[in-house]
Amino acid sequence: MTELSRRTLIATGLAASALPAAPALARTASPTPFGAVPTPRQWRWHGREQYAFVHFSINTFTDKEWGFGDEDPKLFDPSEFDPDQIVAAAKAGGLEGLILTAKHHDGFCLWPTKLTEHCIRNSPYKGGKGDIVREMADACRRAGLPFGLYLSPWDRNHAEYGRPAYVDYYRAQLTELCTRYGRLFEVWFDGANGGDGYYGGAREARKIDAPRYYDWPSIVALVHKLQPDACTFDPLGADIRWVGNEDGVAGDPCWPTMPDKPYDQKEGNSGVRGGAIWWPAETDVSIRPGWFYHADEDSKVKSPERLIRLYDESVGRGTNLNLNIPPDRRGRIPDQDFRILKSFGDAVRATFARDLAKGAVAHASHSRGTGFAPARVLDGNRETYWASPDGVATPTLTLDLQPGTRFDVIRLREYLPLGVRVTRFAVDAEIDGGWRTLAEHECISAQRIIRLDAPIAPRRVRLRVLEARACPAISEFALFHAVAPVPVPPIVSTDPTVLDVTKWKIVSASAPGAEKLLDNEAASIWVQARPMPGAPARVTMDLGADPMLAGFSLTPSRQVMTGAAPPKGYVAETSLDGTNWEPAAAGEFSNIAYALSTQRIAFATARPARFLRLTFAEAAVPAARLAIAGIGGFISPR
Ligand code: FUL
Ligand code: CA
Repeated sequence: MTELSRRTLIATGLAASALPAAPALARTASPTPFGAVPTPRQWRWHGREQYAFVHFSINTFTDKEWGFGDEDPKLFDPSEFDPDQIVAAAKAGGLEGLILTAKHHDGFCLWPTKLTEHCIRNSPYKGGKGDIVREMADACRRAGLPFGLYLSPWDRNHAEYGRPAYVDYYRAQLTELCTRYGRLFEVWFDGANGGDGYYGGAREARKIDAPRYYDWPSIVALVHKLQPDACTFDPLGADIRWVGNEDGVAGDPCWPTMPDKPYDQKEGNSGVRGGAIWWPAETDVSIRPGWFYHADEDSKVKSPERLIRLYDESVGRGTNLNLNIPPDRRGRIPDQDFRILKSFGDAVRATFARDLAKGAVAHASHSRGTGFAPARVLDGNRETYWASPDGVATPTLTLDLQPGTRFDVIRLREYLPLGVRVTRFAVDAEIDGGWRTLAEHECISAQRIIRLDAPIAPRRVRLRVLEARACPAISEFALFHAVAPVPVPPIVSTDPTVLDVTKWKIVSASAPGAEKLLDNEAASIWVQARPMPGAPARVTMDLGADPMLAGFSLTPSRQVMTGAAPPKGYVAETSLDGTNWEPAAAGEFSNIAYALSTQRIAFATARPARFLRLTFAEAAVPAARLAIAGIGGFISPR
């Protein structure tokens, strides 16, 4: 028996025995759990809904997304690190926990570990006496915020990466982190593993077979032994799975169950109905285009309206949202990000402050009896639920609302310790004497949020279960009136070296739509056929003025499942008149196909330029099309 199926079986027993004991008098028995069910640890995790991811490390100071591993620890030097301010930002955003990157792929450790020299002890921060993990953990504890850690398995600094000694090192790192910093609610293992790196000076590419190399079940067991509360992310055997993209979009439906086999990205987005194991999705996304702070992304922080949509497409589809809020080089959340988080958090708090269905009369076509009455969907308690008798899979539950109840948001929750029972459902409202269907979906799971286009005030609403594998167990049917977020005006970049590309013009391009490169919008993408020998992709831009151009940036498309790839390398040329061209830079983008993050290319020498021409000869990986989301330009720092 695999570790995992044993865990599932134990979990089933635990969940069943955790149900309220039957009182002496005749009380109807609880429904029997159906299929895979969450462990108590996973069930607690489902209650968290959304928390903060904090990417902060040496990359913050090198303007990279993936450090190579050869960075000097002296580069890590936050001037005003303020963990309480970071916690305050998370709280303002309504985030119910915080996960810090203790070590990213470059191997630099934010805690004073004895296991490597590549750590904060050798940085100028607090004269080498600092410990960012401790400071962050303490600030979370002061504010009552659960704390978690990210520890990249891939380590581009460590000489032994790819060999058994590194796995021992990784386990020793985990042991330090799981024993020194108090209780952890989540431990994050990144899926990105292997590729080129510094590796103690070898500077080579190292490939690994991750499941074999790490022996994940043993690593998960180590975390569970030291931190019984911590949910692990994301290999097979971990408590939580990846949602399959970094855009913040869970599938609709998004089942919390999966087959008992290694992760498949396509299945991960929607989960698999009836899958053998409980492996629910976490939706991770950054409030900015990158995971780490970059000054040239100050104007690209997602708006509060966009965050509400993210919330609906992640939390509202039963997954937990892990929203990244990267601190800047001071070690603080920038003001604009803070303002946006507050606006988003205020709107979510105000919207869900009062369940307008409270005071309604609930009745059902079928009810199981004592302890499972329809009114249980109104009590605000996720541990109590309405259930129909065994054998009644498609009952209806109706709420007679108090007159004048106006709402435009509906929230349903299924009681997950009994498994995923409902397959498909509809919600109707009685308007002008007739029933109108408001929504029909597959999957309720931890929660399902339905937002209407406009508020309605019907006399009655009802939930119709259309298809279920076992008698439904519904713990909530709630109604809310949406409060819109207070708009936060976008800012222009605060980095004086970053040029405003919205002022640039496309002069010529190898395919139409190149304006999408200059709109500061990562979601609008220039797509064309893959470049071929003799037929490169090319774009020429007019900068409108002739700044001392020191380099350019390129943002690839993050939409990884569209059959398009970013360019492999570049040739950059500049011109003052659009006729005579000077070479500026040529080379390959590092790790662009995997990191999918903005690449910043500095020219050997800054030069006055009116025009910039970029040529892309090849796609980074085999793909039918080439896709680029944005181009930027910068001048030298003064
Ligand atoms: C990815 C990493 O490669 C990114 O840098 C980031 O940490 C993200 C959360 O996971 O796989
Ligand atoms: Ca309830």
